[in-house]
Amino acid sequence: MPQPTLDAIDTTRDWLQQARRIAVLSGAGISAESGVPTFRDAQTGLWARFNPAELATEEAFRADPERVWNWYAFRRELTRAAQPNAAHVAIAQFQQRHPGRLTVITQNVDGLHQRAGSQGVLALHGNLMEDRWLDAPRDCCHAQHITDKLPPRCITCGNARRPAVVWFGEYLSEATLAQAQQAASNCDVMLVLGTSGAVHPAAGLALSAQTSGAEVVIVNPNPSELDNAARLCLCGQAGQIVPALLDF
Ligand code: BV8
Repeated sequence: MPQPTLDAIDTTRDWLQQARRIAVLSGAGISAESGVPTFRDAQTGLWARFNPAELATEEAFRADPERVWNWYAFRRELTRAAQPNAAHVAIAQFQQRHPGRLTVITQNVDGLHQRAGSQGVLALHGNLMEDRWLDAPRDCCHAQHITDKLPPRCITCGNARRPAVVWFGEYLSEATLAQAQQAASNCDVMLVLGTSGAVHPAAGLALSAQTSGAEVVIVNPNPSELDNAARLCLCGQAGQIVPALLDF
C-alpha cells in the first residue's frame, strides 16, 4: 500500500498547528482497524452481503422487521467486540490537550469515538446501540413493557422498537446537522477520515469546509468521492496516520 510522503504529513501538521478550529469528518474506514466492517469493503463489507436499500430503510423494516432487526443485532455484536483504535484515541487525546479546538463529526453509528473519550461528538446518523419506537409512542409505550419477540413490541399496542439510527430516506437531526454545518464552515482544517463520500448530506460537509476556505485533508487508502475537495490526500490507514498528525 503506498504511504503518504513525509512532507505531505509535515504540511498537514503545519496546517493543524496553525489552525484555531479543526473539524474531523469520519466514516466507516476509521473503525476498520477496530474490526468493524466498512460498508464498501468487497470482502467483508456490510454492503457486500446486504444491500442498504434492502435493509437500512424504514420500508425494509416494516416489510420484514425480524430480518432487519437481526441484521442490526449482528452489527451490534461486532461493535460490542470492537475497541477504539489509535486514530479514535489520538483524536480524543488531542481534544483533551486542546479543549474546544477540534470538533468530531461522524457518520458512524458504532460509538467508538465516544468510547475513546471524545466529547461533543456530532453523530449524524445516530447510535447503533440504542433503540427508539418505530411509530410515535402512545401513553402505553414504555421501553420496559415490551414483548420478548424480535423486534420487541409494546405489549399493549404492538408499536415496534427499532435501532436509533438514521435510515436512508430519513432526515438527519436538524440540530446535529446544523452544528456539523457550522463546524465545517468555521474550521481552518478539516480532516476527512475513512469515508467514501458516497452518502449525503454528510459528504457535503467536506465541500462546505472547502468553499469556506478550510484546508481539507483526506486520510484513506483508496480514492474517494471527496478527493476533488481536498488539498491533500494522505494515502494510508487512519490508525497509522492520524496519531502522527495530532501528536502536538
Ligand atoms: C437525507 C445509519 C433527506 C444506518 C447511514 C444527495 C445526493 C445523492 C443522494 C442523496 C442526496 N441527499 C439524500 C440522498 C439519499 C441518501 C444517500 O446519500 N444515498 C446515497 C447512498 C446515494 N441519503 C439519505 O437518505 C440521508 N437522508 O438526506 O434526508 C431526504 C429525505 C428523503 C428523501 C431524500 C432526502 C440519510 C443518510 C443516512 C443513512 N444511514 N447509517 C446504518 O448504519 O445502518 S449511512 C451509512 O453508510 C454509514 O453511516 C455511512 O454514513 C455510510 C457509509 O459510508 P462511509 O462511512 O464512507 O463508509 P464506506 O464503507 O462507504 O467507505 C469506507 C471508506 O473507508 C472507504 O473509502 C475505504 O477506502 C476507507 N477505509 C477503509 N479502511 C480504512 C479506510 N480509511 C482509513 N483508514 C482505514 N483503515
